[in-house]
Amino acid sequence: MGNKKAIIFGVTGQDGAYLSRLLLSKGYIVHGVKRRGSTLNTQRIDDIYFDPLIKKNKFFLHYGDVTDSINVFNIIKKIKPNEVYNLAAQSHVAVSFDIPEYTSNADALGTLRILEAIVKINKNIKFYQAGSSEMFGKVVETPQTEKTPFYPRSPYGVAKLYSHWITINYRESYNLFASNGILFNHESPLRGETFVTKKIVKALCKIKYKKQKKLILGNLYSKRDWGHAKDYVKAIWKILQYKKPDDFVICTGKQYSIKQFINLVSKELKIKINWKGKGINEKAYDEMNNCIIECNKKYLRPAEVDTLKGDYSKAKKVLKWKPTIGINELIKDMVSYELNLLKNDK
Ligand code: NAP
Ligand code: G4F
Repeated sequence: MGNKKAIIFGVTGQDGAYLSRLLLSKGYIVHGVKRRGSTLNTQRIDDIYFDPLIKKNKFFLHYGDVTDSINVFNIIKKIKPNEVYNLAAQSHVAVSFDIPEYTSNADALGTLRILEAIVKINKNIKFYQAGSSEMFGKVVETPQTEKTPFYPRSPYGVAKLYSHWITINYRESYNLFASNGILFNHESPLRGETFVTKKIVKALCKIKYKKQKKLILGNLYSKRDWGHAKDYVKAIWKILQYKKPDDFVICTGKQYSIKQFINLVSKELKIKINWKGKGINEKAYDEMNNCIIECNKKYLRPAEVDTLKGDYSKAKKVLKWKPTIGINELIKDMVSYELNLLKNDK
């Protein structure tokens, strides 16, 4: 058998970049689907694309959009992949309250479009759906497992829940190899700049080197189970290599609040901070008593997910997967990336 062929919808995102590298290292031919924008959006994968050794015949990019069923159908028909990874999404929870209809079109119906194309073109194509711990939302039990009932709290969470169930429905109706990952928050140096971890790391690095005065955040008390994207794309791949289609929680089993995350980043950067005040008026001050962090209502969400903490026992037992990168190593990786950018910016 020749090289396996994979299509990645959402190749230009954080996970798309890590998954492309992983699949290429395993000998796959990777076809990524990128959107057309007025500015370039391929920064995360440019090093792969411009590597002459890889570019020749291993890594290809196609214009596309999961809101366009003709495009989705044509790409799958032309490429004839063994595996399709659906990572494409409007992935920002807060933004999903501003653009709920678009979020539903891309994050819910986008999945349906891919599944329909697979059913029509070749039912043997394996399909991965990028599900989210946001589907647990207002959690009904802790830790969350594959059996925990869902209670989404945002248009994003609701759209992802549709995708979760339509994936199961197509698996049961058409006997597809269609699997859901239920991934908890995962971060990296390639994380989008408006997600809270990246926003904190970037700002505190700049504050340390006097290139920014203040960081403005929203809710400091929500808790998240944060892992590293490099670990999580290994789980994504393993999910499609398992002997049968199934659904898996992927997480670390540990949780920290936003405030704890800030304290860990400050420690890594050797910035001493002192917290004063309460709630939306809580602020952090540096050693010179300058206020370097404050909160603003504009970053609060209409409905919040207060706490997320998963249990990856099933993935450990069945897929032999476990997280290898803890919170301190994740922070070190993100901080050193930002400091390098700052150094090269001089
Ligand atoms: P990300 O960095 O925001 O990447 C999302 C990708 O989807 C980007 O390539 C984006 O293209 C693309 N995209 C957006 N709308 C699209 C559309 N209509 N058609 C085609 N492509 C579209 O997200 P990520 O962190 O890599 O996450 C990957 C997937 O896992 C997403 O589905 C996300 O919802 C899900 N997820 C993420 C986490 C996490 O903590 N990171 C946890 C659970 C689930 P542009 O580059 O052009 O914007
Ligand atoms: O970093 P966040 O925006 O991530 P969120 O909402 O947990 O969603 C991420 O993880 C999901 C998996 O559970 C993914 F499905 C989803 O695609 C995305 O990758 O916010 C984390 C927490 C929230 O409670 C938010 O209210 O941080 C809080 N927060 C406080 N200040 C902030 C801010 N979030 C952002 N983005 N910006 C702030 O200034």
